[in-house]
Amino acid sequence: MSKGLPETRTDAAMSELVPEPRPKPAVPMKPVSINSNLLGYIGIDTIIEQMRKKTMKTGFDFNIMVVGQSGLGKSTLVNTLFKSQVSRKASSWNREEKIPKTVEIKAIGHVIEEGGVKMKLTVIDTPGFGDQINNENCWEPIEKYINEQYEKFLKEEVNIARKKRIPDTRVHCCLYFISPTGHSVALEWWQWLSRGGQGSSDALTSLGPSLRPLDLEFMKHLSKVVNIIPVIAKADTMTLEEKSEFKQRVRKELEVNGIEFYPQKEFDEDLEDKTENDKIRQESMPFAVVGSDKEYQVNGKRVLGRKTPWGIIEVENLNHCEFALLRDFVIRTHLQDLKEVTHNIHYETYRAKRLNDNGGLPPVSVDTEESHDSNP
Ligand SMILES: Nc1nc2c(ncn2[C@@H]2O[C@H](COP(=O)(O)OP(=O)(O)OP(=O)(O)O)[C@@H](O)[C@H]2O)c(=O)[nH]1
Ligand SMILES: [Mg+2]
Repeated sequence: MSKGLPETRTDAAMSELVPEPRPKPAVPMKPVSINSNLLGYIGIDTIIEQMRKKTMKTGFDFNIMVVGQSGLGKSTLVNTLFKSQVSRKASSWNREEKIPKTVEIKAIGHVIEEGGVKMKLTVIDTPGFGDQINNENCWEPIEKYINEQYEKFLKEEVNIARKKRIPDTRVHCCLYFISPTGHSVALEWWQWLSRGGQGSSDALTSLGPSLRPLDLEFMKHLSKVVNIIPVIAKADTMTLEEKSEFKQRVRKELEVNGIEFYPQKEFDEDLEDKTENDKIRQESMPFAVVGSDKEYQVNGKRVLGRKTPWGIIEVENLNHCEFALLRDFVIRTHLQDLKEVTHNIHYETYRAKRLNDNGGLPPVSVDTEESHDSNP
């Protein structure tokens, strides 16, 4: 201390003597693992039961969108989902009525309860595209709808008096319908042309149909904002060999065009995930489905099916089509992951871009809808 200072020490001088408390380390120390056998039962494993009880009380939202060219059976599949074992609910039109052409984006929701757990399932039906003379940018209304749901969620999130549970209308999964016949041999055609049109073009005709350029464009855009699950529509129109060959060709075209569908390779969390998802990516995708909202009596049981001159195609029979496989994939095995990828990847990308565009400020909050039970 300097000579000229008075006897009574200033606070500043005191602080020289009393050591400052050490700041906490930014990185938490590695937790020491204690074998719970030494302490007796702690009860950490009850978290699962606690989470189950919470989910039972609050329920959760799950939103599926159907997208694809006109007349591929999107609205029929929405009805199939609701009438199948997912909910056994009646559709909005009666049995004899023909499903009308979809002319606007429409969300249809049902609360489904099983084992005390409530799920609010919303299926978003969209108008078919591809039958206009000019189909340029026809994915825009769909992309806009998806982004609007992110925006709604973001505005709720940044609201000062935000709801305890933000209603979740974000699209968790988008079933993209592919025509079973296709109409172009785009990939081979371009490869043939890029070879200068040299050699035989027989391969083009013998390979049969594949994805349309419009499908590729559409999926390229949508896969950046939502989880895409490609499905082959009206699979009852294909033979087993055609189905298997068509699936391979679609997978190849998606790969060549760099279109990532769900479950995306880069989001596999561990080896177990990778092994399970590789099988889905390399064998099941795209699911070949048949839709119907009509019920028939087969062996004394009511089944959803399509009546043909040679018998009834049962929609939920795994020997007849892959509708049940798709349903199990989306609901039984990957529902939580679909929600997580939507929240952590797609929504996060949207959110970061929005905040960046806004100079780091959250968007101005607007009036919000009535609150209803939901979760992010
Ligand atoms: N063979 C066959 N026909 C189907 C299937 N699903 C639907 N259809 C028929 O296809 C026609 C069109 O079905 P929709 O469900 O209206 O098709 P959509 O894709 O919603 O049509 P848009 O709304 O115009 O885009 C109807 O006659 C259905 O009965 C299927 O899996 N197999
Ligand atoms: Mg429709």
